[in-house]
Amino acid sequence: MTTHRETFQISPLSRLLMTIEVALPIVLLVLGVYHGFMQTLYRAGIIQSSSFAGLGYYQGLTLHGVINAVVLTTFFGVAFGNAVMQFYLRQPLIPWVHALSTGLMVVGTLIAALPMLLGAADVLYTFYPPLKAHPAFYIGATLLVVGSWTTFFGWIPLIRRWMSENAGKPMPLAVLGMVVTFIIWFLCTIPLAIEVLFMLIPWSLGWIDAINIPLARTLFWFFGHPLVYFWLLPAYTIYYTILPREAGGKLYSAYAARLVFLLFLVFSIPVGLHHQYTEPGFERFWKGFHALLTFVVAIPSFMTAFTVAASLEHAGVQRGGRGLFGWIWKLPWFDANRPIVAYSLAGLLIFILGGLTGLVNASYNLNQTIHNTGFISGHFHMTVGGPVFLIILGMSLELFSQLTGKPIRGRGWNIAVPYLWAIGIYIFSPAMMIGGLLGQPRRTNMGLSYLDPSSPHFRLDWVVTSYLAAIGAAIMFLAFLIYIGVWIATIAAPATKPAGELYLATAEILHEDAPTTSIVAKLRPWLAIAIVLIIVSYWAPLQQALRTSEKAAPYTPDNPVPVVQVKK
Ligand code: HAS
Repeated sequence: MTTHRETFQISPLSRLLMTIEVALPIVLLVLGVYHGFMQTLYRAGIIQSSSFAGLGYYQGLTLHGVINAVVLTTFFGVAFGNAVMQFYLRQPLIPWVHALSTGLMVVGTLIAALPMLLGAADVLYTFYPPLKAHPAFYIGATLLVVGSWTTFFGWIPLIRRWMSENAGKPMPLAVLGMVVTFIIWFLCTIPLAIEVLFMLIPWSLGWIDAINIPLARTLFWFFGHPLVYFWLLPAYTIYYTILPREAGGKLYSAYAARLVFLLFLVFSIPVGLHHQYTEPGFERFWKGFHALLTFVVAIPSFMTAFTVAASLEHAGVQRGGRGLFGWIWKLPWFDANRPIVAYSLAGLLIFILGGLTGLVNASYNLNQTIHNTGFISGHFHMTVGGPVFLIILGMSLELFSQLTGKPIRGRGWNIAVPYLWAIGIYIFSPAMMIGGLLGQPRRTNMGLSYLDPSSPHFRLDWVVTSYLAAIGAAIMFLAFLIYIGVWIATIAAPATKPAGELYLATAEILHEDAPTTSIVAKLRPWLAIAIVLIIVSYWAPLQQALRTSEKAAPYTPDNPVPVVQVKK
């Protein structure tokens, strides 16, 4: 791997579009994070409605989930991918493709936002039936996804040109990371597109009056689990390329990093039934098969833990660290000029517990205890709300600074953000998890009688965990306010550098990179295995979902329970 010290000057159009891709979701995030905080205050009984803005519980929760988990992550994946492609391939993006993709994503987001704000799409970020939204929500979401596909298609000719001009070199590691991210995204959004185009939109338009709920949910989770790796892999790309360099060391093994990305390509999709363990209609064998593959897909994360820790140890030793743990204290934890180190380290520390609780979820028997309880919210705030969110915050600010030429202001405050966030998460998530183990539901809109000592439903242990979660969330909210303050100060600062000069610090590698003949330097065989495994793992479950009743919706007071009937 080469070390790129030189910058890459992007075109004014690309600069404008990328600035929108980075800044728009941060603006929306103010609403998304606010409604997250309101959820915790509501659960602790501190406010009566879920929000000070008077929105209903599910409306606030939908804004929270859709903005934070779908809009922010998709825009960031596209923006960071656009930076990676231009910087490492040393080529500009195709202007009309870039304009089309950003345009589709922005228009899609605005179209979907309207029904959410008007209370006509209270369907949460997991928007499967029986919850039904206004058609505009589904149409907007479709445009957002199609826009992100367009971005990916626009990268392909650039990559091909680079490969033909650089025969004998493996694809730059960051490019591989983002290509794998978007192949996973493309593959997993196909079942989502089928669900949205052929089931949800016609249903919400009233063209059909009933749809097959188990099938719709299966198609959703076909998409829903790989979605989490679409969120995670840009963060891993940064951990492997930028972090070791900024920490003062080298990447321990590019071979391992390549293998990690390729293993994700193979194993991140055929695992969706682990979200449906409790649902009837599927043969146990297939739930077991998806459970097994869920444990397999944890392996690349364990490999990442080892490789990143080894790279950090190398960095710490270079900085004078001695002994078994001496390197840890020598890392630039608080270097305000290398904020991505603070954002990465805090995220990694959160992910240790986030990842391990994923293994609890994946265990079929344990899942029966924690499914649909606060444990799940605790888990995913330590994954998507931990390493993913922090990398997005840190890198978005860095990209904004490069795109506008404005230096980051409030640098000391900036590196306080990830650590404060980590403290908040380490209070919030364990509180939610313990609450979950005590039976506290994941969502609660049915009155908070457990808070009322005179109620027969009073649960003192739930009161304690709800309050602890609210305290953790308050610390997280404070961290986010500081972050927004840093953004405002940065926007107000005059530009000191030319705008649009991209620079992605890139670590050298400690051991030799894989030769082009190596299996980890090839993409196609892994893609082929991935497709075969997807077909094998989903063929039977989809058949089983298709055999269930097709009259399971609409979900109305007259038809409250989605009936699942398996035809013999
Ligand atoms: Fe998950 C539910 C299983 C990872 C997100 N997950 C969710 C939901 C979300 C989510 C959003 O099997 C809720 C969905 C909904 O709305 O219903 N998850 C797993 C497993 C993993 C996992 C096995 N999840 C993630 C990631 C996410 C994410 C990543 C977002 C980005 N999850 C489940 C299951 C459910 C589930 C079930 C359904 C539960 C139910 O019943 O509903 C694994 O891939 C995790 C592997 C990770 C590790 C950790 C490695 C640690 C690292 C850090 C090392 C630290 C270092 C620091 C190097 C094994 C890499 C050292 C530094 C020093 C300075 C010392």
